[in-house]
Amino acid sequence: MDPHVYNTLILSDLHLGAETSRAREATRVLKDNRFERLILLGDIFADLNFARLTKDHWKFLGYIRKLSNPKRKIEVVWVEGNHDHGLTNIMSHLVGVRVYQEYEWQYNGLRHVAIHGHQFDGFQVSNLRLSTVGTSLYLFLQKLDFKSKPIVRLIDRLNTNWLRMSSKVSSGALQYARQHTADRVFCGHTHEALHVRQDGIDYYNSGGWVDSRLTYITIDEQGVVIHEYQDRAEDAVVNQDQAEIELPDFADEPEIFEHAQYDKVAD
Ligand SMILES: [Mn+2]
Repeated sequence: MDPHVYNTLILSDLHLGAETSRAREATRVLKDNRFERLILLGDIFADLNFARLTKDHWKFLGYIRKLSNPKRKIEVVWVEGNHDHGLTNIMSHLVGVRVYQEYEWQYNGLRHVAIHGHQFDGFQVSNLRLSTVGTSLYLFLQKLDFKSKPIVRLIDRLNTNWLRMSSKVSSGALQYARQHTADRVFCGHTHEALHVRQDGIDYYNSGGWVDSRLTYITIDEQGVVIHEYQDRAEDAVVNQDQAEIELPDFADEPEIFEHAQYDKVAD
């Protein structure tokens, strides 16, 4: 275990409820690192259908709830994404985490802004429903191992659109940071981890937890680092439990629910 305490750890786009969600690995990262602030930078959920959540997905939520216990003195921040849209109230009750549209903080004399990034993707904003379907289709196609040429071409085309979106979000975010006199801006949404520096402003994308590349960001006095999760041998051999009709795992742990007064944190 790394005893180093980061100022902030950021992860995004876990898409809980999607079969491709790597919730077990994301929980591992949270357990193996120490941090004063955790930012869940949007699209932690794929959609509002909780029946699709597997045991590992519930475990992730249970661990978030544990981290948000004031005794731990960790600031847990949920920044809403386009897939999380409408989950604000549910989440503040379920995991006791405050939900923001965007989050700003000062650290090491620098102004930091975290915003999911769909705001800079014009297509997403004007076609919210359509693009949600598009994302689901993309995630679905991606997890299948296709041999058929037309479908491979379709996936390539979706990939190309995804990359185009990545540069759209980075340029939009950099412009936004400039307008808000921020030194560093953090986004998710594109599922592609990225660092771009332009005119003294740093843009970071935290990537996602549904593709082969699983990434998260840390911030400390040394600076900002994009980490790639490395699979552990013992994790790789364990199959994910599929959804079961039962109470969420953490409901059995009374420790988590003894802090009922912290349930409602959002306005
Ligand atoms: Mn998104």
